[in-house]
Amino acid sequence: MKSIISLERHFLDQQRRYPEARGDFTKLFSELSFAAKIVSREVNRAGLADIIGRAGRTNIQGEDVQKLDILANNIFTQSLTHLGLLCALSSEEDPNIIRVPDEYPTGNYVLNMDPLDGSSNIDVNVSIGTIFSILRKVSYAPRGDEIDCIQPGYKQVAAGYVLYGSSTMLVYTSGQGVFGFTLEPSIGEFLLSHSQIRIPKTGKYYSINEGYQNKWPESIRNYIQHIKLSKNKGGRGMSHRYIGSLVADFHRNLLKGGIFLYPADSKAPEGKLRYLYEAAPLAFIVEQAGGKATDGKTDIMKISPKRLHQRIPLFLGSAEEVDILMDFMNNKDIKSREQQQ
Ligand code: P6P
Repeated sequence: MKSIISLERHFLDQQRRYPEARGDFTKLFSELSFAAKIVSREVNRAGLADIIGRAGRTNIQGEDVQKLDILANNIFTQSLTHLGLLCALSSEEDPNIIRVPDEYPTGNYVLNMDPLDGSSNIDVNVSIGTIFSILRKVSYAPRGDEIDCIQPGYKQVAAGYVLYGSSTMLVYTSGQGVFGFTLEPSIGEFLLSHSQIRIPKTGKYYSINEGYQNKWPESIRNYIQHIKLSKNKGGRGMSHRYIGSLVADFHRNLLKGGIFLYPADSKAPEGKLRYLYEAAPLAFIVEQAGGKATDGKTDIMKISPKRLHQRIPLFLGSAEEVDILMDFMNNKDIKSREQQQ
């Protein structure tokens, strides 16, 4: 039987390996996983909301029923602000940064998060996720400042996501590789299930919303046409897999190989996805797993955001698939590349 390593045990092992570690991550990830377990329970019960009396605006206890993404936002915020490790948070659900209540001490980190990405999919029982990014405080403001949250991807000290799917998984990196933990509900623990995840260099899946085809730049149209017809993948083109839930689409491509694309288009000139709590954390993970992430011009990790909720075009996944896409976006002759393959 594989040795059972809990999330806490994993961080204690990592702490021993890096003597300079002060145990901050062990505490932070322990609280993150605690909040993730509660959100997982709420996500799994969502389908029963009408049956178990959470219909309309009040539940059987007569409490206000919150939309799941607001509920997730509150659960993560309340779990993380009392630790004394964060000086501020940012969330897709809040226009401004979230400050640590005065009764709690502040710390040297900030956390940017999308507390429940793709929550509109919950009604049709499609997997959804939480995405988070952890950075060191850079301002001298004792209780944090927006500039602590608005930093380039390469400044991240850790990043991860929780996938609420057929099982609940927590996947993270702190720069020492990518690790995946699967929640064992019978004991309420996240157990190490994927150590040092590596994304295959090439993949057979591409993920893009084909419904926007008429709005894509020509280079994207040419690339998609190419990968549909390319005979490189065992004699047939790549397969389209897109469920409209970023974490789920990303996780499949991370494990199986492939590329996710959300280009800018005439409807969304900056793209749709957010830099700080969607693109940057997933870019950190995919690079640590041997993949690539770009906005079509620059590595995501090298981009310096200017605004808290800044959007950005996002292309990430298997290194060779991203390279071929970049050849199309830079109008390079891809025939020579194909002949090399
Ligand atoms: P579209 C969900 O709303 C989300 O933010 C991501 O999870 C997902 O990848 C994307 O939007 C889907 O967007 O425009 O294809 O519906």
